[in-house]
Amino acid sequence: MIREINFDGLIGPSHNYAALSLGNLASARHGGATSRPRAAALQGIAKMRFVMGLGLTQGFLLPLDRSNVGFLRQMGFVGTDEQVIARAAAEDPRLFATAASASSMWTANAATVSPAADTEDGRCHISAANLSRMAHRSIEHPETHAQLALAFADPAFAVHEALPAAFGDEGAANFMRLCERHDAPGLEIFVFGEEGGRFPARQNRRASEAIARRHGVSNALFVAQSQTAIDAGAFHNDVVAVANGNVLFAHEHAFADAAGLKADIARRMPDAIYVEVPASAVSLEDSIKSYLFNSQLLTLPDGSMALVLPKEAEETPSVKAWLAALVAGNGPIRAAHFVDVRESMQNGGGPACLRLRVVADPARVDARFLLDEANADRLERLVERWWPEAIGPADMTNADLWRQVKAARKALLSELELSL
Ligand code: SUG
Repeated sequence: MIREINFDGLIGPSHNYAALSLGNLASARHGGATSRPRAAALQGIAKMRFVMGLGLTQGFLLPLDRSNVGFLRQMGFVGTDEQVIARAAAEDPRLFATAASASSMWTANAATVSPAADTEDGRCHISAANLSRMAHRSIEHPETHAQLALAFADPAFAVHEALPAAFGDEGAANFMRLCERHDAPGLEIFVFGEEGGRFPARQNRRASEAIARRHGVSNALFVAQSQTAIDAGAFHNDVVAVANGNVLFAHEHAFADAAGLKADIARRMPDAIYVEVPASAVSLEDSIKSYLFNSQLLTLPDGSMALVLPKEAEETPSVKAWLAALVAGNGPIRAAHFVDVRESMQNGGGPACLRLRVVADPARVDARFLLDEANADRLERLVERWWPEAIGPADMTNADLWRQVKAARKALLSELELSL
């Protein structure tokens, strides 16, 4: 049966804080802090279990091979793999951090997905994102594409390579979909940024248009993010807005022309509900600090909707009060749950960043990428045994650590019987 499946990125063993993302305030703030990869991955698995416990189908994608020796070779380092790593770490710590990032955990940026019901040829189209605006993210897509091609090898899917780097594409983080039911035709909303502000706009309008074109999606809107939001630290649209089913939940200042967007939506989908949070109730600053909108808005088996938010949302008084009123009202969102994904949050990745939504029949997906309680147990045991406990700035030049990181991923692939 066709349904929404959330594919979370399993948080990789190289998870660290290197302040690599200009415009992402959490990443800048935590640069140089000591990360806890093992705890991070366990937090991510606990979130997956929680969503599964709500009665939903859960999948996962694997961390990419880090540090990325092929990239370091392209940058001129030579020798054995271990020598390349040691030389790069010693000679250019920032370049090495670029090669070592576990940033593929944020699978909302892995790809843009147009469900079969929206496309001309009736296949579910998936385009790997080029993430070309940030160096450490721009090297993800070849491996991401390979993984998506494996997980979604069934002819029900069409998996595309990333767009040319000149047109920045951030995948599902700048994409929303409104629909009556997940398996019914939807209205796809592509959100782009415009250059000229304080921080780089990551999603290019032409990239959005190209994705809609190659996916064969005709019912699409192209909407500009507000410069105010980008300047305040909303480096992706999913930091200030999220959609699910017929609900769009957004901050008042998320879009350059919210009134125009509301009118377009009302015309194309009269039953859509636009839940707008006014700045007078929750400031843009509180929204970004708490990641209120970087929540998973989920349709539960009983048809009601629930939000899965980061704990930081509960700890931000304006957000907590607003959510209490929201779920007490008689709108479609009936519950708010808070999860601890702090290790990811400190790099600017909330619950919604950690998942890629694919509307499909789970029977058509490679079963090795689907989660159940038994393989959640297996993943936990593996993480406990292999993932490093901590990575601080001084560890970045530690050859043993990078050996351990490679060994951890190898153990994971062998446990799942995958070769990637
Ligand atoms: O691309 N952070 C990621 C966070 C991505 C969040 N995803 C969504 N909003 N969908 C980014 O900025 C920080 C890595 C570092 O600084 O070490 C980082 O890449």
